[in-house]
Amino acid sequence: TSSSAAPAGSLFTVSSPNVKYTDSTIESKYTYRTTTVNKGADGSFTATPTETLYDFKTERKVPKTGVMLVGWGGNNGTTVTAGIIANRRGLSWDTREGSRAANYYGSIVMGSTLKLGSDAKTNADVNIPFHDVLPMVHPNDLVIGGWDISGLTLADAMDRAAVLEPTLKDQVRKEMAEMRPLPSIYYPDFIAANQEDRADNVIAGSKADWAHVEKLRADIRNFKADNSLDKVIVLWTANTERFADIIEGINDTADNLVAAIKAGHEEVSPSTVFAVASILENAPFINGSPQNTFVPGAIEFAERHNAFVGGDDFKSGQTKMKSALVDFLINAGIRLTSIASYNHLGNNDGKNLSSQRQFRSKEISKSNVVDDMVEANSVLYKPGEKPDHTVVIKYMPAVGDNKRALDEYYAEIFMGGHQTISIFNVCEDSLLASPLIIDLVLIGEMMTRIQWRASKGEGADAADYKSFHSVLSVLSYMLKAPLTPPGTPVVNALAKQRAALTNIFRACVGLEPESDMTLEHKLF
Ligand code: NAI
Ligand code: DG6
Repeated sequence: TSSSAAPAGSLFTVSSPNVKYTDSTIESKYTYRTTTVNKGADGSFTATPTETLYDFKTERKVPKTGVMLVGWGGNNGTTVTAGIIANRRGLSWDTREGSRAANYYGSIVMGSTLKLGSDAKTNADVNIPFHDVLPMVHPNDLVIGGWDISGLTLADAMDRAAVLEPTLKDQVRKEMAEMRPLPSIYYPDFIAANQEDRADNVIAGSKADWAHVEKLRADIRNFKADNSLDKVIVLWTANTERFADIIEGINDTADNLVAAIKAGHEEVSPSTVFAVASILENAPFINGSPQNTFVPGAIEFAERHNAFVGGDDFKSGQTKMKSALVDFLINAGIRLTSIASYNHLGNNDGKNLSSQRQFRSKEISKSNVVDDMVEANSVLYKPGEKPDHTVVIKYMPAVGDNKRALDEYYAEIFMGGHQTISIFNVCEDSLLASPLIIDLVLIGEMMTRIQWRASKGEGADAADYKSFHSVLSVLSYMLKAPLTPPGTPVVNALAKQRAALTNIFRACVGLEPESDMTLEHKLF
């Protein structure tokens, strides 16, 4: 059936001939407006507005969804699990600063709003929760499971993480004591040697093996069946691995990667083996760490199987500030000349990163995050010119999960002057990362239910709808080194990343992008 009204329970209905609600879908006709630029022989540009008409179709049934975390027993894994349980049960707990209640602060989906439009009578903005724009899974309904090379129950692992208040832990302990990570694959060469003492829950074998792929696939299938799930998302929040070398004939194509796993090649990382297993189970796989899990062969493998992947490296504190601040400075016409970023932290992530090869993965992902903003401004920077940028990370056990991030931004201003901005950012790392895990899962899941086609008008054959590209660059807002479809640009500027996400969601319900022109307040 079809109608112009959204079903009961929806927060809003779009009243437009371009939007149709059926029992199972929301269908929109959307005109995508861009500008095509041609450069003439004299170097001048001709800009031509262009329009492309798309049909979007969004499946409305919210699936029963499970998330399997690789590294479930780590700081992020235990914190996000306890946080979801606390929210689901509406818990509150005492702290020395008074009572605190469960919330989803730090999640763009659960904690932010977007402008639906202007009030018909007053012209005032009408804002709605991000979560209500499309029919999304609620995090309280997620079923959580996963793997860890450490066999502690989630209750004991939560104590080891030392992130949450004892009064909260006491209330979730019983439930979390029942949760035990599945054994995982452990190839010691990929993570720091200092992690070895926690590796007591491992599948036999210390290098890639097709039997590992099959075991992980069976784990995903069993989790799905045991919990009667419609869908499973797999997310890597395990230790940062070293980079894998990209070797011709080994991991450069999908076929070579499969052959390399079967041959037990030592340059295939555990995270890539997890990616391959997830792709084969059609479970979206998201990488929350910086290493190059998605070697070219893994991307080609995902494309071949029409499976979704996303990454890399959660963007929680320092880098999120950087991708907002640098965007602001350069767009303000201020010539940023150097960024010095220093961190110290005392959690297990910091311990793993105290090893050079794992630090190098993080250094790479933290260092390339301003390139697009610099390259876009040919007034301030010559081609190839960049601000100096250095990243330092030190392990300081005493501060635990309370990471310290110190940044100095040094810039040239008007007439040879200078501006120095110093930031001292102290935050509980895992309390910033956990809501990002939730966003990546919810948005990743939502993207599996959106299809598109170049519009053919009324009565066109629905069979030619397709999904978004396998590489979900729409997740970039949550990630430091966003993975994009091969050959497409990386966008790091935070505001652009958010605009892409919100405007794609708006297009699915037939709404124009938020332009912020507010002509209604200027032309009267
Ligand atoms: P953690 O060290 O507390 O947890 C990682 C867990 O992964 C450990 O329990 C470890 O036993 C497990 N593990 C290691 N190799 C494994 C394998 N092959 N299979 C299954 N489990 C395995 O680290 P944390 O703080 O939870 O961070 C996780 C990842 O997220 C790290 O790579 C970190 O760099 C990254 N990250 C963390 C952010 C944060 O704010 N906490 C932000 C950005 C990225
Ligand atoms: C220290 O840099 C440890 C890292 O794992 C970071 O805490 C993590 O990557 C978050 O980085 P950022 O730059 O988003 O705060």
